[in-house]
Amino acid sequence: MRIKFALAGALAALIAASAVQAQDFKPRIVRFGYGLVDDSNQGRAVRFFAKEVEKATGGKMKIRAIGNASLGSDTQMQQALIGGAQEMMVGSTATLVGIAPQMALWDTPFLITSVKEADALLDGPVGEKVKATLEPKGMVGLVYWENGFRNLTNNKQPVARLEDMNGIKLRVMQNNVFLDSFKALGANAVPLPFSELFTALETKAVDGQENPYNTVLSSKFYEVQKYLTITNHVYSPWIVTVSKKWWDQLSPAEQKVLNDAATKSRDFERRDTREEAAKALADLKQKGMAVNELPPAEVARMRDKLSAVHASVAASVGQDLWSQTQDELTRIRAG
Ligand code: TK8
Repeated sequence: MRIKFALAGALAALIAASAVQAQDFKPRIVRFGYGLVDDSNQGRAVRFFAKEVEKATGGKMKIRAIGNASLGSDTQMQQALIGGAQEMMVGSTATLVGIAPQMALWDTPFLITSVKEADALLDGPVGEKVKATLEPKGMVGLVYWENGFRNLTNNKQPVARLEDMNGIKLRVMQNNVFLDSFKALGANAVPLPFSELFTALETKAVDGQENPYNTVLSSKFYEVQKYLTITNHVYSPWIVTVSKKWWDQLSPAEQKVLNDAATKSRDFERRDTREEAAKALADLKQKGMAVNELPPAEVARMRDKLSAVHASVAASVGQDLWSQTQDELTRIRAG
């Protein structure tokens, strides 16, 4: 008798659950754009996310992973999200600064010095606060992924000291903090979308660029760049965003699926990126790049040159957020 009741109960629960599911998940096709090639840490994580969402919705919600900036550069995709013409993307926080000024925090050179600091700061109250500034602008920020510590590549000369930056025509992300930082270091900084970068390097329209090892490898910059200097001058996050216009049409159950899958994808992406980064330098040397590490004394000289940039980031993100960030970092470093 007991067993019968239990079985009936379980069956009822099952029917109820599938009824909820059928009602809560509409058939939907989600265009999820990104800038890097399919075979990159970005591409792998978007596909991971897609699988999670399809699993959780019984195949109702289908994520189309569209890489190679085929849907446009980061800034073009952001506009498509705001207008509701595209549902999702992942891209650099740096290209969001024109829309959400507090994102400039993540461009502060030498702010974050370890992945432990990055994870705790981005996933903590400061990261949440910055992410929340997107919503009134028409995008919902789900999670931060790791782009990583940026390093310098160029075709002119090995950069062994600050003075070696002089006259290098350097592509930077479309953002004033990057522009001002590299100008302050003596480079001739040129803002360009990432989607135009390989060609610009190949045709020698620019001499160099800066990105994490993973991207130098996946985008094959080693084919068109000779020198790699380990500078770790800034930690760049990526952010997964959703069109607010589209988000508002989703049921709470659908929103929860996207949030949960995003969190899982974040953990997957950071692990994958770190594993790849740990091997990438050896790969890049093997592909023929000449690698040197910027000596600590030269890093210190660069930091000095960047104090005005720090002050201007503090002013543009607001003193409160700036101080909260410094306090958080102190706490994280002590912990
Ligand atoms: C890819 C970019 C890239 C970024 C850049 O679309 O622009 O240099 O580091 O990852 O977002």
